[in-house]
Amino acid sequence: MCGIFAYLNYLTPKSRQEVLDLLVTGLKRLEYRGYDSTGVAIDSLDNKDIVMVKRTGKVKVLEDAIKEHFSGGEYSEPVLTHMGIAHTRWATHGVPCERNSHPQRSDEGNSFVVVHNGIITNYNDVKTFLSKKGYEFESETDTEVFAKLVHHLWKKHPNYSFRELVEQAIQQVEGAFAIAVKSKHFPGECVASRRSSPLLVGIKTKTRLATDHIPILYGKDVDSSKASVLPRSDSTSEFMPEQKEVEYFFASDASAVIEHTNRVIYLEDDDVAAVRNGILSIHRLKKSLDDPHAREITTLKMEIQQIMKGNYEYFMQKEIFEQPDSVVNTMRGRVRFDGQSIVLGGIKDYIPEIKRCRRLMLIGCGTSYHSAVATRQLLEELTELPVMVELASDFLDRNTPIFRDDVCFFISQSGETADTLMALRYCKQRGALIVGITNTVGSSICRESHCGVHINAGPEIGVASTKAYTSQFISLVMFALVMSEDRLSLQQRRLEILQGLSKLAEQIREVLKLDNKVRELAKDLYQHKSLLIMGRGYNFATCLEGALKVKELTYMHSEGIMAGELKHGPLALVDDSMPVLMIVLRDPVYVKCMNALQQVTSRKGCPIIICEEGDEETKTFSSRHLEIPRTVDCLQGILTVIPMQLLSYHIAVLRGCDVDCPRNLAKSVTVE
Ligand code: G6Q
Ligand code: GLU
Repeated sequence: MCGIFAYLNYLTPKSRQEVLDLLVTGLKRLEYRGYDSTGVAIDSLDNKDIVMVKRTGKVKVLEDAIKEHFSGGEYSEPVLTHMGIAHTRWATHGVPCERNSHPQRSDEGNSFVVVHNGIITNYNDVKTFLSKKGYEFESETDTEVFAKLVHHLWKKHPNYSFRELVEQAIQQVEGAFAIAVKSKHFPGECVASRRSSPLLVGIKTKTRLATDHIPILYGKDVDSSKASVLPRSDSTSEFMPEQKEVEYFFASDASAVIEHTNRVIYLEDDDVAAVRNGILSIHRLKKSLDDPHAREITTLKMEIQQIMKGNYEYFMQKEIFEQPDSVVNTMRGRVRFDGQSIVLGGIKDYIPEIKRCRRLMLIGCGTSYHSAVATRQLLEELTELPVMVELASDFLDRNTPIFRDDVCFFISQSGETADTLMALRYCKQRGALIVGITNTVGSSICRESHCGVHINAGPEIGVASTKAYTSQFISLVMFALVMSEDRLSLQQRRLEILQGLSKLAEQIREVLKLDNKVRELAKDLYQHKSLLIMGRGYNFATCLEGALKVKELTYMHSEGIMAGELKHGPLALVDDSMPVLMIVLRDPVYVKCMNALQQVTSRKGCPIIICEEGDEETKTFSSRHLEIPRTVDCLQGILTVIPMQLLSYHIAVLRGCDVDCPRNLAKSVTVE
């Protein structure tokens, strides 16, 4: 939810226009996280003030406003050191409008300006306190209290450093947030912090960094000059007489920094990262026993091409078409088709413990939850354990009993979804083993899990999840295969699944060839109000996931219906005008699906059928069908979901909807 981007150039000449370009490009990369309003803040020409430009709407609107605002030649003069901040918002407090856009400021003089991701839950208390001190609020946001709180502390403690002020302020606020602060009183400095919302720092230097670790400084009276990661001209010197040129990028996620540097530090909860005199230091107020001494600088493996659209119209379209490759990447280095073995490096040491557990719990939200529904039956079959599948929000509402011998899987593309993360913490506190299934290296769920599987689908930018779903699905299938490795009675079944996995990429390519046919079907459907999607068994998850895709992308009503439930209610919806799609494959529930199909056609329904290639009998029930290649029953869901992804995509295009950024939604939901 929302994107923070800050850029600091130290001894690296950049004009304000270049800085603004960098900030706007950073925001564009983060736009999928939230996009109802945007803003930037840079130094004024005389360096005595801060100039902000804020707009309602997308980054493009801001970009145009910036061009207008900063067109003068003086903005192309290089500045040696400068710090700028930017934000793309997904409103939680206050409607999207310029006044509520970030940066939010401390006072009319713009002493401190703040960009914030998340929610400050005690903002009302802080607001009451500050109002009594004479502060007047100009927005409805929770964020504004933070800017004003820092200002209040600055007046109270004029000798505090910028970092100390922010450090004091974050101790007064509760909730989930990531923030970056800029101040006209501390030019060329940046202070940023996080609690339960992601934030990382990218570092770009001309020469190699002196170390891969940045020491953490504890307590108030710390000398940040000792914590430099930059090579010094005199390594014995405590201070840095000749600090080297450096650029820092603070961002909500790596896709915004990868085009500048691949060296990043993922901040942890309550870290305060400060840049002063070009030196980055990381501070924590208190040291706890298990705190590490340093934060590691990691090298991102991501390539810039991975986050570009290429020849596709939309990221979602690109991501749908990437699936033949992304599924292979999920299996790469893990599945050995010749030796029929599977190794999941991230959980291998925990397998004996997992085998002894009482039950498996799969927890997630939205599409990630559907991947759990899709694989539950196979997990039950191959692990012979009870498998519970839970929506994180509902799981938390129920205060579900959790035991030390439970194994809890947290499935999340972003690794930051608030409900999933809170459910993780709930289970961890109760002593369960925590397994993370995520697509985002360094995300909170990754870090807080005992072990896990990276699904390696590559960055997913479109808000509607597509390739992450198929990769989550495969990760869970691989886990089921690992769990059944030494079960003799299951060897034939395992072999059949492994063979299915080996053909998957090719079969996905075949399914993608249906694109034109799906577009034609979309033309029949896009003016309707509703679409019912029916199936059962291994394909029920596809119905849920297909309906979710249709809803979020096209704003049309859609419902995934368990075909076995038809006569318990939903059949009443069926008549000759209700659009229906049915999945009827040659698997153990084929006869039951055919029953449902007949129930629908005998009520004059004319469903679109997804069936198996060459299944002439099923095809006779409708003139509109999509044929998909035959695979093993438990992998069908991967092939059947692709026509649903394509269908929702084409309906959205025909209805003129914004495919990559559906209204009211954001990619990473870091609030409850
Ligand atoms: C669907 C959405 C959404 C998503 C959830 C969970 O198209 O992307 O349903 O799956 O919001 O997100 P994470 O997988 O990142 O936890
Ligand atoms: N809570 C803040 C607001 O409503 C930040 C929301 C966000 O993360 O974009 O302005």
